[in-house]
Amino acid sequence: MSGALRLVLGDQLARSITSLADLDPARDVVLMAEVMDEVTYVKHHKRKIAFLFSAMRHFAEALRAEGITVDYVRLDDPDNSGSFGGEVARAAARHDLHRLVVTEPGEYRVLAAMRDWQDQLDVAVEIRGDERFMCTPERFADWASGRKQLRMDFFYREMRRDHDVLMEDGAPVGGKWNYDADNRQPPDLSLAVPPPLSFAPDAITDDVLILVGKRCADHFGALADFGFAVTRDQALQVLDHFITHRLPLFGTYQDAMIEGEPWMYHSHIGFYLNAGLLLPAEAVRAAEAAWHDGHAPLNAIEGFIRQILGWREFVRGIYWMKMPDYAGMNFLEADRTLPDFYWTGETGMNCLAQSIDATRRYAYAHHIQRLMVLGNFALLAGVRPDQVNEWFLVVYADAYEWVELPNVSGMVLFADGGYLASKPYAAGGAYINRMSNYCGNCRYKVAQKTGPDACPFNYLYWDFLIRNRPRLGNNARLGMIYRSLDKMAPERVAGIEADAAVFLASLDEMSADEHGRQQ
Ligand code: FAD
Ligand code: DLZ
Ligand code: SF4
Repeated sequence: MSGALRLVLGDQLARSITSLADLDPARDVVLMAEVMDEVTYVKHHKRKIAFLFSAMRHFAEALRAEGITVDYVRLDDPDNSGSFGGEVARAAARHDLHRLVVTEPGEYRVLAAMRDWQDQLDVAVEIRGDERFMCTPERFADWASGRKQLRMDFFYREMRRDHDVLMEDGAPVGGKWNYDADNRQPPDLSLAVPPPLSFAPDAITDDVLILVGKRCADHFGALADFGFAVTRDQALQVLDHFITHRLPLFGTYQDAMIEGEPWMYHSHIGFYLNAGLLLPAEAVRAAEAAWHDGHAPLNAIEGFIRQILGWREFVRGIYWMKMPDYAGMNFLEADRTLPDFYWTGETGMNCLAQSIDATRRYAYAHHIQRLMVLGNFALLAGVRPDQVNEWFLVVYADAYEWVELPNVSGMVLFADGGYLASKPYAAGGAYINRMSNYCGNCRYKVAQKTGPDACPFNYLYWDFLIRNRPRLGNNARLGMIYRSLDKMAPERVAGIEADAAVFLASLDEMSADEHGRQQ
């Protein structure tokens, strides 16, 4: 057989990726391409683009060091066509190779395009499965078949059994599958959170930072103090650093938020898992080993493993089973424009301002900031799912549609009507106050329920439930909350609705002003 072109995408930077299996260095050429279509189909955070380009360039160097021919197309190469398809066509002609091997991508739109390449370009296309994950799409579909609602907890148990993770004689170690009840402590301000591992940019990263600063000047986000890992070796150091310094308290403070501490006790490995620099199985096994070594308590270890072996695999399964329809779902018929402050951070609500500031600086915010602050507000305010999804896809360096969309549309916005989550994760200001120290520095008063100084989350929470009663009133898990609403004095309900109407109208006005300024 003649040689093959092997396309490696920016989030497939694993030596074990299936497109590189059976590679023949004597005849095959690896193609990697920085293309404007991927940079701008949503205008990604500058830091995310810089991270990915630097990691791609380092990965290409590592392959070359093995004696593999890599054809690497840079964003500013004068003949760059700007698209994956265009670069495949140009490389096929350049190397006279008419067989393309590629691993399935992480986004439906790219897979749809790849499926057309065989007809559109002069190449025979072989699309291979992505074996980096711990659950295949077939295994997931098999588990999901016949279930009306999917629950992560049950899927996760199957994964624990399939991979024999934290199991003893067929039962979960410690006797319970889930230790979440121990993982909801408010922040302890007396503890010094260990600083994250950071890597000074080398010459490759410096070049990329200049390129992105120039070509993506109008994208959201900052490039200053770039410190992401950009090689597999560095990513392994981040994992090791997490296991040593953060994992022991990961569980206890998993939901806690502290002003000026965006990293908390989280692992910060999502960037690397999703780009291929780390494999999920190695993160799971490293945590399991820490249990056997007695290095960290079970609530931390089980909680961390559940995020990867449970949630990460679960959302991927849902994405591939439900696309393309999932992207268009809007069960709550939410129709408000995304407030402009999601981009500027200019809001008096300190919890949102803090979370947006971390996002702008680092292309990172941890799960509870995403879910219970940024997501919760969009849910309560009734923001359009397509705009919330676009924002979350743009701003985080770990965001790819397969993982972002189910989290936003399913977990946060309940846009799928309860397929992924049994009820919306809606909460008022009391939750944010309990889990953070944000409220002390806020212009709003978290203890106040109504009036111009009241925390907007307080009245928006009840207004959300009132507004959505026709769609949520029958949800068994909201029964108690709706019964409390029914016991509220009519004047209180009217006050809530009036406060919410004024606040939401002011949001709409701000968005309209901004829209006017941009035209
Ligand atoms: P840790 O808290 O240390 O968790 C360890 C790992 O578990 C993460 O790196 C991640 O791989 C996995 N994980 C944890 N929670 C989830 C989850 N809900 N879904 C999938 N994997 C999970 N995660 C992404 O990887 N990309 C996204 O685009 C993304 N968008 C999100 C949007 C919203 C609205 C919400 C609520 C969550 C989103 N998540 C996303 C999940 C989660 O917030 C991030 O994975 C996590 O914050 C990444 O930081 P970390 O690596 O420090 O994670
Ligand atoms: C996110 C991204 C960006 C910004 N740029 C590139 C690129 O220039 N070249 C590339 O191969 N991949 C890039 N990516 C990642 C792709 O968007 C990702 O591979 C697809 O969305 C499929 O998951
Ligand atoms: Fe957020 Fe309300 Fe607390 Fe302000 S008072 S930080 S808006 S929860």
